[in-house]
Amino acid sequence: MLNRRKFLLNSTLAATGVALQSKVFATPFREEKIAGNYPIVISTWDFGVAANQAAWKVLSSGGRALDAVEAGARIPEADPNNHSVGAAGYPDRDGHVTLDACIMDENGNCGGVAGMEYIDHPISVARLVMEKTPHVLLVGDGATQFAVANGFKKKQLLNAESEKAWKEWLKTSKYQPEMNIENKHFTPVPNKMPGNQYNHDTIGMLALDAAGNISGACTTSGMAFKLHGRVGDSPIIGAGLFVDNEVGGATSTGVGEEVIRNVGSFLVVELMRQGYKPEDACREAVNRIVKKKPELAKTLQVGFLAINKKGEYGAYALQKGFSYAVCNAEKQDLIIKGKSIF
Ligand code: SD4
Repeated sequence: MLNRRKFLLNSTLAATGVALQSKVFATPFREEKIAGNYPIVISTWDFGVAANQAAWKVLSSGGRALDAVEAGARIPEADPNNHSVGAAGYPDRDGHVTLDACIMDENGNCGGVAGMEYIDHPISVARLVMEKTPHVLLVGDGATQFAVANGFKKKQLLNAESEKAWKEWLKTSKYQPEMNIENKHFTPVPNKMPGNQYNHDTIGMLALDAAGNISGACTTSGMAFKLHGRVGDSPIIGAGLFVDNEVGGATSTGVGEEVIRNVGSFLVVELMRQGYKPEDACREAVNRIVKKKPELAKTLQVGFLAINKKGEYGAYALQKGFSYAVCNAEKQDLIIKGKSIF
């Protein structure tokens, strides 16, 4: 039985808890608009140009950043020439195309799918996980079932080009995770947007809308010819993507394992909270990875892209070759070469 003293103590604590809780919940996530450069959308790699343009249609008409990043991410997901994102992604080593994606909004809501087969728009399924379930991440068959239950059609995703590249890979079956494949399985497509000519890497996208709110999306087919069941950083909140509407957002590309080990995107956002500019925060996150694995520094690629509440943006990668696309009222097809350590 509780004695009176304990009871009073407990009830005081309980009351304090209630007061604290209601204070926490009463704090609005949407804070005052900060003057700055927005609306704006940025995304990883040259193929971000086409994706940004779709996002820009939403942002320029006063739409929400969340709708913008979903619309943008769907562009490379549907591109038959993009073999690192969405339906035309290279399969795993057993020939299964398994897709990873996540999305996060200005209120800290998030959702993701990992290792999902047969569904061509993982970013939209990720959004449904966020909006229609109490969960954050659905994987494998469960993710596919959830997508089908929500109206997505099951499709065979392995296309002829991806199958050809996989069969080529099978000849040696050399299990060496490839990240910078820009010159390897590369077939330029004439008369296409630059974004459609490349076949490498994840798209991570961050948008800041006219209301000053940030959302992000990240979608990929992951490492080409990966071990069946392997999941990278891209669908993992905090690793491949993180948004904190008080501070900014970050996303990553490259060898997901290293990004997960360092909770990379969360780290970038926290560094911005401490006052780092986006580019400096990205560089520091890359440095942390290198510091822990100096022996891998020359062979792996990792890159981060970030934006803060003012719409200032920046990126940093470990190796040369990283680029990102920026789109705002002044320019819709800007490609910026990311700085790198090497
Ligand atoms: C992954 N980070 O699955 C992704 C792949 C990627 O540049 O971004 N490639 O690890």
